[in-house]
Amino acid sequence: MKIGFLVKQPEEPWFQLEWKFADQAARELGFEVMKIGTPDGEKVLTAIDNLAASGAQGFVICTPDVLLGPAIVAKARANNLKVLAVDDRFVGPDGKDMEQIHYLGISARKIGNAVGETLMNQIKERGWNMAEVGFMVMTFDELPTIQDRTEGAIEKAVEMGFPEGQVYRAPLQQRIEVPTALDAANTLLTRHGNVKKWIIAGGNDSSVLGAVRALEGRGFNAETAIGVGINGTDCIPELEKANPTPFYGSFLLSAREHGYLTAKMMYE
Ligand code: FCA
Repeated sequence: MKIGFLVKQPEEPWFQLEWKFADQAARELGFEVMKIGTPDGEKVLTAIDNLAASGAQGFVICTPDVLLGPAIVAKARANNLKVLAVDDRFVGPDGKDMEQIHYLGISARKIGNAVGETLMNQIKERGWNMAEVGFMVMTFDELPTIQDRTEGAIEKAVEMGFPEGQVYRAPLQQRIEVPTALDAANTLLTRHGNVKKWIIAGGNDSSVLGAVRALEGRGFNAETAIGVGINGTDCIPELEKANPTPFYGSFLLSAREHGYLTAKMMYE
């Protein structure tokens, strides 16, 4: 048996780990995985045709755009392939989750809440004057699982007493990755040059890492800025640095569950 495992950003450690664990499932259970990087819609559709031509029977996918959901499903059906979405859930033409397509993802809002709580606890532990702090939120609202994470972080921080008027959203353009986050953070910092201390949340590690690079470029450090990521996989070199940076920590998700389990479910 052969299955496909398509990911939107093959260069990110998170997706490399998913692939690694999908391979492990394949070895243990006895099937073959075709790993294909599909950063745009055209590549996804070509990959599905290629999978069918090579005799695959189904595929797991983290789509580059959730709005491609209906096109992916149509293409899979035309090729008689089963499909399972991982990480990013397909959105239908009505703007709602395509619940009829099986999906494995995270409790995005709750994990976002935990980020907000960690940031607030750090503000308190360090005795920061809340009036001096800005909350930089690296948003990417095109992707519901990311929007739920960032809004979850804001919701919790505000509930714990962070002033709503000091929350600043920095929208990432096109993709969620370090360079787009760096640009978004720089744009925001230009507008809020008077803020003395920053806390940072984002949808994943790369978005927070981009913001951290922008803050360092303006003289902020681990004493004056605190960022908390999500994934726990793309931030390892950052956490290994001899001198701590504003990247304080990350919520570790289980790449093993996402890679191994989805591959296994597709096989079964
Ligand atoms: C999305 C993000 C990834 C990862 C995954 C679980 O796809 O882009 O970085 O957090 O959800």
